[in-house]
Amino acid sequence: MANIHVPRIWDSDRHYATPESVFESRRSFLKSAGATGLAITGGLLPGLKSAMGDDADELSESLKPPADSGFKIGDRNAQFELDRPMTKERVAAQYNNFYEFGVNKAQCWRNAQSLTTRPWLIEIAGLVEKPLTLDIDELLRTMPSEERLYRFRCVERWAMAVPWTGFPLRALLDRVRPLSAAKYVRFVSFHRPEQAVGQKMPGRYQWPYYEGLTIEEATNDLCFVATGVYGHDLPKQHGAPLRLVVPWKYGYKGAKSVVKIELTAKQPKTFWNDLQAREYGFFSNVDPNKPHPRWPQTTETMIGTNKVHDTQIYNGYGQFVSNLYQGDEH
Ligand SMILES: Nc1nc2c(c(=O)[nH]1)N[C@H]1C(S)=C(S)[C@@H](COP(=O)(O)O)O[C@H]1N2
Ligand SMILES: [Mo]
Repeated sequence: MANIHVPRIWDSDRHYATPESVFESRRSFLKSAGATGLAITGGLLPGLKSAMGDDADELSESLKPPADSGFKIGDRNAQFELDRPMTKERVAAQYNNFYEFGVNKAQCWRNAQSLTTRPWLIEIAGLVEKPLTLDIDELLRTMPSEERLYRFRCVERWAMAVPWTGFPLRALLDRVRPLSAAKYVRFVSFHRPEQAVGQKMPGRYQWPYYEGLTIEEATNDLCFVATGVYGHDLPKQHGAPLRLVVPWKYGYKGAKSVVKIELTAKQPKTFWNDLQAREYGFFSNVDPNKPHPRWPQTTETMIGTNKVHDTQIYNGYGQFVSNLYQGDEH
């Protein structure tokens, strides 16, 4: 494929290109964004090969499920309808936040290909009756699977709408039987500096990535463990082999490439909150009326099309989750 530099429209909008991290100076960010010599991306030019086309290019390689995967695709859950077109697969797969693989959203998908996702163990521990450590393919074989079309909203104000495959987190937590003392659920991503270029850089971030939810949030039906997207295994850049999707919260609440789930009595610390507490709270529910200190949250822009939508409270999922926050200020 020709190595033509086609700037993504949304990259040219400085508002939506502002990275989560204030450590990146505006200047160095622009420099790296400008240096993005990516091949043609989907959604903007006609005549692209489909992502799973016969001609394997770099991207379709990254979308192939590993051999012997226990992955299966279940029925689409009709409860979740989109109010906007689905984001093109290639667009979603080439615009990512995955700081383990660098801070450049348009580049880190390439770096993520160095992550080895088999074998992969997941440990579920802490305040549970039956702690469990199991292999990802064993997990995939023994959990139900369904497809859900969810809106997805990053705090940087870009948004997408994608078909995740997986199961509600609650179905997994049921297997380990949380004790009544368990009030929170903590998620920990992998830590492998030898495979993740962003984890090699000293000082800046506290690896591994860690996140947390209350037990009520974690067991809400919407809280989803994604093991696939667009009808196949998760590409590495989306957090293979499994990642959390918490669609009523900003994207950073959903940890990617998780290795450990821990039930705790105390509110767990979270990655971005530890870096910049003023900007990233524990709850981080999508809220148009609560501006981020560096940018308002009243609108969002769909990647790929640049279509602007008004931000909805709880990202439009209030009917499922507003009962979680009665009387509380989040
Ligand atoms: N381990 C880990 N998980 C992560 C992140 C990260 O840098 N590392 N970024 C978060 C942020 S800020 C967002 S917006 C989403 C992006 O998911 P996507 O790249 O699949 O769209 O992943 C979240 N999960
Ligand atoms: Mo994000």
